[in-house]
Amino acid sequence: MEALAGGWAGGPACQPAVEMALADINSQRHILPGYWLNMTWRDSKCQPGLAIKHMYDLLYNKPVKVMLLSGCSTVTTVVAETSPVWNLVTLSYGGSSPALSNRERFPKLFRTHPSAIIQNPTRIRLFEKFNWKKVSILSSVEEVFVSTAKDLEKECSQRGIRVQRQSFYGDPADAVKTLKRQDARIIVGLFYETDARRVLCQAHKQGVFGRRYTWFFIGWYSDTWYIPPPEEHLGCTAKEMKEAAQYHFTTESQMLALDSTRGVSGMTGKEFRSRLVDRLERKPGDTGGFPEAPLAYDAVWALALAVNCTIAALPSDVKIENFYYDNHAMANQIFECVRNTSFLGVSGRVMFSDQGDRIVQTIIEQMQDGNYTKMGTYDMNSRNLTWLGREKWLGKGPPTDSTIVRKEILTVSIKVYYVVCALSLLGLILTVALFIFNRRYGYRSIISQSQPQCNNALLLGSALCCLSLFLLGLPADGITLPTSIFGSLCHIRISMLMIGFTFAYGSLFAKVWIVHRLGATESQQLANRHKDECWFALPPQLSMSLQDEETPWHSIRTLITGLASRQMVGSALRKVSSSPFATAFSTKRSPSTASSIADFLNQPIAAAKFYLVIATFLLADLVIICLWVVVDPLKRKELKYPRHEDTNQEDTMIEPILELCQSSNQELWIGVVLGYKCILLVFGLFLSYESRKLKLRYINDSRLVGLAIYNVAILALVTGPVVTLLIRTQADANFTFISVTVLLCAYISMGLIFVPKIRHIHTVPPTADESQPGLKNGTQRMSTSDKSRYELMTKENEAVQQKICLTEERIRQCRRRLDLLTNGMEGVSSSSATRTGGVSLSEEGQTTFSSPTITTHALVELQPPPTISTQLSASSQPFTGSIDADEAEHSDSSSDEIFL
Ligand code: ABU
Repeated sequence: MEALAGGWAGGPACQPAVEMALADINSQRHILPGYWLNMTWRDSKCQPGLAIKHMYDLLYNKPVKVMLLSGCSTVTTVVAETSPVWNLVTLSYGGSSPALSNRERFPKLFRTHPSAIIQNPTRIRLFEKFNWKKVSILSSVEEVFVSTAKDLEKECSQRGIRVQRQSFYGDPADAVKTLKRQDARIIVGLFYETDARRVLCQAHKQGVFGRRYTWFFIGWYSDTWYIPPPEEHLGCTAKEMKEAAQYHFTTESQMLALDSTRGVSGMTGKEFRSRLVDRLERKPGDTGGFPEAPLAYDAVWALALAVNCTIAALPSDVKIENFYYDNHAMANQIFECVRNTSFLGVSGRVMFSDQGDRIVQTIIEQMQDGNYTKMGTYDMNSRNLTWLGREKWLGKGPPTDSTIVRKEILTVSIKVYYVVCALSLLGLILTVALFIFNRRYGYRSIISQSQPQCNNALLLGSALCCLSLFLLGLPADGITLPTSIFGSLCHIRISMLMIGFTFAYGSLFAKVWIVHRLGATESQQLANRHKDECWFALPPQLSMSLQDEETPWHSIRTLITGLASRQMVGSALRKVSSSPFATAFSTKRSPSTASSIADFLNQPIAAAKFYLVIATFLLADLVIICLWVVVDPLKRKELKYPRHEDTNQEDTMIEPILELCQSSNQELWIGVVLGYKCILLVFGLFLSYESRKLKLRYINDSRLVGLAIYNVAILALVTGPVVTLLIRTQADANFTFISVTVLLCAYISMGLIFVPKIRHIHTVPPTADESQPGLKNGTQRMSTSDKSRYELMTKENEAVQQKICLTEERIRQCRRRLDLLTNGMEGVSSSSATRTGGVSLSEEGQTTFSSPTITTHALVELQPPPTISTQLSASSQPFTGSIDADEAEHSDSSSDEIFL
C-alpha cells in the first residue's frame, strides 16, 4: 500500500521503485522460477483508517496474499498489528517508528526502513560537538514522533543534556511560542513534512530562527520541502520560508549503498538511482519518497527471496500457491525465511535484527542557501563521527544553547568605598591624636576633671566603628572575597560595629548616668530634708500642689527615673526640677544648703563606676554575639534581581546578585540588637535631658556629653530602621547611609568632647586652671548664670538674716514687756486672755494662738531662722514685705497688744 499523499507522501518515488523491483525479480530466472510476482496496491494516503479499509478489501478478495507491504509508520502500525490474524508477514519500507520494534505488538513485522531512534545517537553526538547542554524537542502527536522524542529525551538525560519537550496537533503556533518563552535555542523538530512547513512558517513569524537558533529536521523530506505549495495557504512566502530554513541540520539514515559493489539485483546503489530518476516525473529532490525508494526496492527483493526460500523449504507436495490464511505451517515458514534474509541490496546489506530493525549509518546534512550539503556521517556501531567541516553559521560560530546569564555581584562602588575608607582612616588618625592629647595634658584640670579614661573609651569605640567601615564596604567593585569567608566577615563587621558603639556610646552614657544619679541622690536628700523641715509650714494649697502635680509627662519621667535608680529618685527629681516651688528653691537655697550641695556634687568620682557601666553593655554585646555565632550563624545569601540584557555582549543577560548576611532567624537577632541599642539610645536621651542643669566638677563636660548623646541618638534612631528596613538591598545606599551615620557620630562626639578642651588648653595657661578668688569649690566651675544666681541668693539670705535678727530682737522686747505686764496684772490675766481672742501662753512660756490671722506671727516666733528664710523664699514673696504687711494688717487687732 503506497502513500501518494498525506503525512509521508513516499509513493511518487517508491511506487516506481517497487515496480522496478518486480520487473527485475520477474526477469530473473533463478528467483521464483515458474512464478510471476504480482503486486496489488492501494493508496492509503498515510491514513491508518483508510489503510485498514483497503487491507480488508484486499484480504477478502482473491487472490490470496502471501505477504503485505506497507509504507508510512501510521499505516504500518495498523497493518502490522492486524496482519497476524491472517498469518501474514508485513514488510515495511517506510515505517520508521521506534514503536514498530515491539515484537509482542508486531510479531510478524519486518522493515527495510531503519528505526527513527537510530538518529538520536547522531543528534546527541552533534550536541556534544557544539557544546549544547540544553535542547528542545518539538514534535507532532503521531506515535512515530512521540516515541522518537521520548527516546531522545532519555538518551540526552543520560548524557547530562537538559531537554524541554513540546508537542502539537494541527497548528504549531502555541508550541513555537512556548519554545521561545522557554528560551529554546537548539530545537529538534519531529513531524511529517506538511507539519514541518507549518512549524517553519511559525518560527519565521515569531522570530525563532536566525543567528541565535539552530533547527534539526528529519532528513527524509524532499529537498525543497520548505517551499509552501499554493494550496496550503501557510501565510509565509517562499522567501520567508527559505530565510527561516537557512542553516538547519538534518539527520537521516543512509538509504542508498554508495559503494560500487553490485548486490543481488546486479546493480549498485548509484545505478539504481539513475534508473529510478529516469522513471520519475519530477526532479528527484521534489519527488516524495525518493530517499526511501532503495528501501522499497530492497523490500520487494526481500519478499521475493523469502517466498523463494519458502518454496524451497516446503515439502514437494505442498505448493506455495495453496497457501491460505489459516495455514500456520506455511506462514511460519515464510516468517522464518524473512527473518533469515540476508542479501546486498541497493540500500546496503539487508538483514533484520531480532526486533526486525536494520542498522545503518547516519548522514548529516545542512541547508545552505536552499541546498542540502553533506556535513558528515555517524556510525552508530563504532560511534565514529566523520565530520567534513563545511558547516556555516549566521553568527560568528554555533549559537549558544540558551541565553548566557552572567551573574553580577552587586557590590559597593569603588569610589564610595574609597571615600568612606579615607574618612574612616582620618577618623582613626584623629582618635590616635586625641588619645595622645588626652594623655599629654592629663595634668590639666580640664582633662583630669573630665574622666579621661571614659573619654579614652569614647576614642576606642570611635576607632572600632571607623575600622568596621573598612569591612562593611566589602565586597566592593574589584575587591572580591572568597564566598567561604563571607559568613565570618558578616560576624566580624557586625561585632566590631556593636562593640565600637558600646565603647563610644557607653562612655557617653556612663557620664550622663552618673551625673543623673548623683543629681538625683542630692535632690532626694534635699527633698527629704525640706519635707521634714518646711513643708508642714507651707500654705495647704501650695503643699497640695507640690505633692499632687501629675501630668502624663511627669508619670513617664517618674517611671523611667524609677527604672534608672532603685532609690525612686524620680519623684524627688520631678519635684525639685519642675515645680514652681522647686525652681524657686533651687535658686534661693540657703548658703549652708548650697554649700553642702556643692560639696556633694564636687566629690571625685572613681573611674571604676564608668568602667562598670561600659563593661555591663560590653557583656551584653558579647552574650548576644556569642549566641548568634553558635546558635544561628550568619551565612552568605544570594538575593537575585530580575535579569536585564547586557548592552556590551550579545545574547547575554545580566543577573544582578546581592550578597547578604543572613541567619535563619534574622529578624529575631536584628530585633534583639536594635531593640537593646534603641533602649540605650532613648534612655541616654532621657538622662541627658533630665540632668541638663546639673554640673559636676569631676564630669566637667557633662553638658557636651549630653549634646553628643542627642546627636548619636537621633542619627542612630533614624539610620537603624532605614538601613534595615528600607535600603538593605541597595549596596551603595546602604553602605553610604551607615558610613555617614557612623562617621558623623564619631566626628561630632569627638569634636564636642575634645574641641573645647583643646581650645581651653591653648588659651588658658596651666597656672589659671585652679579656682578663682572669691568663689568656693562649688562655684568655681559654675556657669555665669549660675554664679549670678548664686550671688543673688547669697545677698538675699544675708538680708533675710538681718531681718531675722531684728525680728528676734523685737520679739525679745515684746517678751520682756509681756512679762512685765503679766507680773503687774496678776489675777487679771485669765480674763484678759479670753478677751483677746484666745491668746495664751503654754507652760513652757510659748505663746499659742487660736486665731488663724496670727498663726504666721507664731511661726515667725517659733521657727528657727533658716526655716523662716526658706518659707519666705518658697512663697516667692519678699520677706520684709510679708512682715510689714502682717504688721499693718494686725495693727488694730488684738495681737497689737502682744507687739506693743
Ligand atoms: N522515511 C519515511 C518515514 C515515514 C514514517 O515513518 O512514517
